Amino acid sequence: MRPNPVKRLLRDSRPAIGTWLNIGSPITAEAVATLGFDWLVVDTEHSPIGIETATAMFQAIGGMGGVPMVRIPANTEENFKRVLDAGAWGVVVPMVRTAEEAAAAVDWCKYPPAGKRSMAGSPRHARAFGTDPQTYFARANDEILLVIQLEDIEAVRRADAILKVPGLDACFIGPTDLSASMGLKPGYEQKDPAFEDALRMVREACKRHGVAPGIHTGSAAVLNQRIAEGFQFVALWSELNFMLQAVRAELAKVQRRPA
Ligand code: 3PY
Ligand code: MG
Repeated sequence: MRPNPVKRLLRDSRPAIGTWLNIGSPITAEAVATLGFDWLVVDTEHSPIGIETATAMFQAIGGMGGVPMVRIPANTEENFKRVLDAGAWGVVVPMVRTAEEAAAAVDWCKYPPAGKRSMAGSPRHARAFGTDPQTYFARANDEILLVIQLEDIEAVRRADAILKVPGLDACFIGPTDLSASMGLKPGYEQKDPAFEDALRMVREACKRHGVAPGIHTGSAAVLNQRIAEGFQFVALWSELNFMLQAVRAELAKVQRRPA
Protein backbone atom coordinates (compact mmCIF):
# COMPACT_ATOMS: atom_id res chain seq x y z
CA MET A 1 0.00 0.00 0.00
CA ARG A 2 1.37 3.41 -0.97
CA PRO A 3 2.22 5.33 2.23
CA ASN A 4 0.67 8.77 2.70
CA PRO A 5 3.63 11.20 2.73
CA VAL A 6 1.53 13.99 4.30
CA LYS A 7 0.98 11.87 7.41
CA ARG A 8 4.72 11.49 7.72
CA LEU A 9 5.52 15.19 7.16
CA LEU A 10 3.05 16.21 9.89
CA ARG A 11 4.23 13.52 12.30
CA ASP A 12 7.83 14.74 11.79
CA SER A 13 6.67 18.31 12.67
CA ARG A 14 7.33 19.48 9.11
CA PRO A 15 5.10 21.66 6.93
CA ALA A 16 2.90 20.11 4.22
CA ILE A 17 1.81 22.60 1.57
CA GLY A 18 -1.15 22.25 -0.75
CA THR A 19 -3.78 24.15 -2.65
CA TRP A 20 -7.54 24.03 -3.13
CA LEU A 21 -9.15 22.77 -6.33
CA ASN A 22 -12.44 24.57 -7.01
CA ILE A 23 -12.60 24.02 -10.78
CA GLY A 24 -14.36 20.72 -11.34
CA SER A 25 -11.92 19.43 -13.93
CA PRO A 26 -9.76 16.26 -13.87
CA ILE A 27 -7.52 17.83 -16.54
CA THR A 28 -6.84 20.88 -14.37
CA ALA A 29 -6.36 18.67 -11.30
CA GLU A 30 -3.85 16.52 -13.20
CA ALA A 31 -1.91 19.59 -14.33
CA VAL A 32 -1.81 21.13 -10.83
CA ALA A 33 -0.64 17.76 -9.46
CA THR A 34 2.59 18.11 -11.46
CA LEU A 35 3.57 21.41 -9.76
CA GLY A 36 5.07 20.07 -6.52
CA PHE A 37 2.38 20.53 -3.87
CA ASP A 38 2.42 17.98 -1.03
CA TRP A 39 -1.37 17.53 -1.24
CA LEU A 40 -4.40 18.84 -3.16
CA VAL A 41 -7.89 19.32 -1.72
CA VAL A 42 -10.88 18.93 -4.05
CA ASP A 43 -13.34 21.38 -2.51
CA THR A 44 -16.86 19.98 -2.53
CA GLU A 45 -18.02 22.38 0.19
CA HIS A 46 -17.87 25.65 -1.73
CA SER A 47 -18.11 24.45 -5.35
CA PRO A 48 -20.58 22.60 -7.54
CA ILE A 49 -18.26 19.53 -7.72
CA GLY A 50 -20.20 16.27 -7.22
CA ILE A 51 -18.97 12.79 -6.31
CA GLU A 52 -18.40 11.60 -9.88
CA THR A 53 -16.27 14.60 -10.85
CA ALA A 54 -14.43 14.41 -7.51
CA THR A 55 -13.65 10.72 -8.19
CA ALA A 56 -12.20 11.55 -11.62
CA MET A 57 -10.14 14.33 -9.99
CA PHE A 58 -8.78 11.86 -7.36
CA GLN A 59 -7.81 9.53 -10.23
CA ALA A 60 -6.09 12.36 -12.10
CA ILE A 61 -4.13 13.49 -9.03
CA GLY A 62 -3.19 9.93 -8.04
CA GLY A 63 -2.07 9.23 -11.62
CA MET A 64 0.53 11.98 -11.26
CA GLY A 65 1.77 10.57 -7.92
CA GLY A 66 -0.01 13.29 -5.90
CA VAL A 67 -2.02 13.06 -2.68
CA PRO A 68 -5.76 13.51 -3.43
CA MET A 69 -7.72 14.97 -0.54
CA VAL A 70 -11.23 16.38 -0.35
CA ARG A 71 -13.24 18.87 1.67
CA ILE A 72 -16.68 17.44 2.24
CA PRO A 73 -19.71 19.78 2.35
CA ALA A 74 -20.69 18.75 5.88
CA ASN A 75 -19.67 16.34 8.63
CA THR A 76 -21.91 13.35 7.81
CA GLU A 77 -21.44 9.59 7.54
CA GLU A 78 -22.68 9.64 3.94
CA ASN A 79 -20.16 12.25 2.83
CA PHE A 80 -17.21 10.43 4.44
CA LYS A 81 -18.28 7.05 3.07
CA ARG A 82 -18.60 8.23 -0.51
CA VAL A 83 -15.32 10.17 -0.77
CA LEU A 84 -13.26 7.53 1.04
CA ASP A 85 -14.69 4.69 -1.05
CA ALA A 86 -13.88 6.83 -4.12
CA GLY A 87 -10.21 6.91 -3.15
CA ALA A 88 -9.57 10.09 -1.16
CA TRP A 89 -6.35 9.99 0.88
CA GLY A 90 -7.59 12.56 3.35
CA VAL A 91 -10.72 14.43 4.40
CA VAL A 92 -11.12 18.05 5.50
CA VAL A 93 -14.24 18.58 7.62
CA PRO A 94 -15.63 22.14 7.67
CA MET A 95 -17.04 23.98 10.67
CA VAL A 96 -16.40 21.57 13.56
CA ARG A 97 -17.78 23.33 16.64
CA THR A 98 -17.81 20.72 19.44
CA ALA A 99 -15.93 17.68 20.74
CA GLU A 100 -18.97 15.56 19.82
CA GLU A 101 -18.73 16.70 16.20
CA ALA A 102 -14.99 15.93 16.15
CA ALA A 103 -15.69 12.45 17.58
CA ALA A 104 -18.34 11.86 14.90
CA ALA A 105 -15.79 12.74 12.19
CA VAL A 106 -13.36 10.16 13.64
CA ASP A 107 -16.17 7.57 13.69
CA TRP A 108 -17.05 8.10 10.01
CA CYS A 109 -13.39 8.24 8.91
CA LYS A 110 -12.05 5.10 10.60
CA TYR A 111 -12.85 1.41 10.33
CA PRO A 112 -13.68 -0.48 13.56
CA PRO A 113 -12.53 -0.72 16.24
CA ALA A 114 -11.27 2.91 16.06
CA GLY A 115 -14.48 4.09 14.35
CA LYS A 116 -17.65 3.06 12.56
CA ARG A 117 -16.76 3.33 8.85
CA SER A 118 -18.65 0.78 6.80
CA MET A 119 -16.59 -1.76 4.79
CA ALA A 120 -17.11 -2.44 1.10
CA GLY A 121 -14.88 -4.67 -1.02
CA SER A 122 -15.43 -3.43 -4.55
CA PRO A 123 -14.96 0.38 -4.70
CA ARG A 124 -11.72 1.97 -5.88
CA HIS A 125 -10.40 2.88 -2.41
CA ALA A 126 -7.77 0.09 -2.38
CA ARG A 127 -6.68 0.71 -5.98
CA ALA A 128 -6.23 4.42 -5.14
CA PHE A 129 -3.50 3.29 -2.73
CA GLY A 130 -2.12 0.68 -5.17
CA THR A 131 -3.20 -2.26 -3.04
CA ASP A 132 -5.87 -4.93 -2.48
CA PRO A 133 -8.99 -4.53 -0.27
CA GLN A 134 -7.70 -6.68 2.62
CA THR A 135 -4.50 -4.64 2.93
CA TYR A 136 -6.51 -1.43 2.59
CA PHE A 137 -8.89 -2.52 5.40
CA ALA A 138 -5.90 -3.22 7.64
CA ARG A 139 -3.98 -0.02 6.88
CA ALA A 140 -6.52 2.67 5.90
CA ASN A 141 -6.92 4.02 9.45
CA ASP A 142 -3.17 4.73 9.57
CA GLU A 143 -2.79 6.25 6.09
CA ILE A 144 -5.92 8.41 5.71
CA LEU A 145 -5.56 11.95 6.98
CA LEU A 146 -8.33 13.50 9.06
CA VAL A 147 -8.33 17.30 9.19
CA ILE A 148 -11.01 19.22 11.06
CA GLN A 149 -11.64 22.90 10.51
CA LEU A 150 -11.94 25.32 13.43
CA GLU A 151 -13.45 28.40 11.85
CA ASP A 152 -15.85 29.83 14.39
CA ILE A 153 -14.71 31.83 17.42
CA GLU A 154 -16.86 29.66 19.72
CA ALA A 155 -15.03 26.58 18.43
CA VAL A 156 -11.69 28.34 19.01
CA ARG A 157 -12.71 28.92 22.64
CA ARG A 158 -13.47 25.19 22.91
CA ALA A 159 -10.25 24.18 21.10
CA ASP A 160 -8.86 22.09 23.99
CA ALA A 161 -12.02 19.98 24.33
CA ILE A 162 -12.23 19.48 20.55
CA LEU A 163 -8.56 18.73 19.89
CA LYS A 164 -8.19 16.19 22.64
CA VAL A 165 -10.49 13.82 20.72
CA PRO A 166 -8.18 10.94 19.61
CA GLY A 167 -7.71 10.37 15.87
CA LEU A 168 -7.32 13.94 14.54
CA ASP A 169 -4.26 14.59 12.38
CA ALA A 170 -4.58 18.33 11.72
CA CYS A 171 -6.72 21.32 12.60
CA PHE A 172 -7.20 23.78 9.74
CA ILE A 173 -8.32 27.35 10.34
CA GLY A 174 -10.67 28.86 7.75
CA PRO A 175 -9.75 32.55 8.02
CA THR A 176 -12.82 33.80 6.17
CA ASP A 177 -15.38 32.05 8.34
CA LEU A 178 -13.37 32.71 11.49
CA SER A 179 -13.11 36.45 10.80
CA ALA A 180 -16.82 36.64 9.96
CA SER A 181 -17.70 34.92 13.26
CA MET A 182 -15.62 37.57 15.06
CA GLY A 183 -17.44 40.47 13.43
CA LEU A 184 -14.43 41.28 11.22
CA LYS A 185 -14.41 41.85 7.48
CA PRO A 186 -14.28 38.31 6.02
CA GLY A 187 -11.05 37.43 4.21
CA TYR A 188 -7.77 35.53 4.38
CA GLU A 189 -5.58 38.41 5.49
CA GLN A 190 -6.49 40.05 8.79
CA LYS A 191 -4.72 42.77 10.72
CA ASP A 192 -6.91 42.67 13.83
CA PRO A 193 -4.96 41.57 16.95
CA ALA A 194 -8.00 39.58 18.19
CA PHE A 195 -7.72 37.44 15.03
CA GLU A 196 -4.03 36.77 15.64
CA ASP A 197 -4.88 35.91 19.28
CA ALA A 198 -7.42 33.33 18.04
CA LEU A 199 -4.76 31.80 15.77
CA ARG A 200 -2.33 31.62 18.67
CA MET A 201 -4.97 29.93 20.87
CA VAL A 202 -5.54 27.24 18.23
CA ARG A 203 -1.80 26.73 17.65
CA GLU A 204 -1.13 26.32 21.36
CA ALA A 205 -4.06 23.92 21.83
CA CYS A 206 -2.81 21.88 18.84
CA LYS A 207 0.59 21.63 20.48
CA ARG A 208 -0.91 20.45 23.78
CA HIS A 209 -2.83 17.66 22.02
CA GLY A 210 -0.35 16.54 19.33
CA VAL A 211 -2.47 17.80 16.41
CA ALA A 212 -0.80 19.63 13.48
CA PRO A 213 -2.04 23.23 13.15
CA GLY A 214 -3.07 24.45 9.71
CA ILE A 215 -4.46 27.50 7.94
CA HIS A 216 -5.49 28.76 4.50
CA THR A 217 -3.43 31.62 3.04
CA GLY A 218 -3.71 33.77 -0.08
CA SER A 219 -0.03 34.38 -0.84
CA ALA A 220 3.42 32.83 -0.43
CA ALA A 221 4.45 35.74 1.83
CA VAL A 222 1.70 34.98 4.36
CA LEU A 223 2.20 31.23 3.94
CA ASN A 224 5.89 31.60 4.85
CA GLN A 225 4.95 33.70 7.87
CA ARG A 226 2.45 31.08 9.04
CA ILE A 227 5.02 28.29 8.66
CA ALA A 228 7.50 30.34 10.70
CA GLU A 229 4.82 30.63 13.41
CA GLY A 230 4.49 26.84 13.51
CA PHE A 231 1.59 26.10 11.16
CA GLN A 232 2.10 22.84 9.27
CA PHE A 233 -0.92 21.94 7.11
CA VAL A 234 -0.85 25.11 5.04
CA ALA A 235 -2.90 25.91 1.96
CA LEU A 236 -1.89 28.36 -0.74
CA TRP A 237 -5.10 29.81 -2.20
CA SER A 238 -6.85 27.88 -5.00
CA GLU A 239 -6.28 27.05 -8.65
CA LEU A 240 -9.32 29.17 -9.59
CA ASN A 241 -8.03 32.22 -7.73
CA PHE A 242 -4.56 31.83 -9.27
CA MET A 243 -6.09 31.64 -12.73
CA LEU A 244 -8.25 34.73 -12.19
CA GLN A 245 -5.31 36.67 -10.75
CA ALA A 246 -3.11 35.90 -13.78
CA VAL A 247 -5.83 36.62 -16.35
CA ARG A 248 -6.85 39.86 -14.60
CA ALA A 249 -3.23 41.07 -14.52
CA GLU A 250 -2.61 40.35 -18.22
CA LEU A 251 -5.97 41.72 -19.31
CA ALA A 252 -5.22 44.96 -17.50
CA LYS A 253 -2.14 45.40 -19.71
CA VAL A 254 -4.03 44.98 -22.98
CA GLN A 255 -4.15 48.16 -25.07
CA ARG A 256 -7.35 48.36 -27.05
CA ARG A 257 -7.06 50.32 -30.25
CA PRO A 258 -9.08 53.55 -30.11
CA ALA A 259 -12.48 53.14 -31.78
C1 3PY B 1 -12.40 29.83 5.20
O1 3PY B 1 -11.61 30.75 4.99
O2 3PY B 1 -13.46 29.96 5.84
C2 3PY B 1 -12.09 28.51 4.69
O3 3PY B 1 -12.83 27.57 4.96
C3 3PY B 1 -10.86 28.36 3.84
O4 3PY B 1 -10.67 27.09 3.36
MG1 MG C 1 -14.68 28.11 5.74
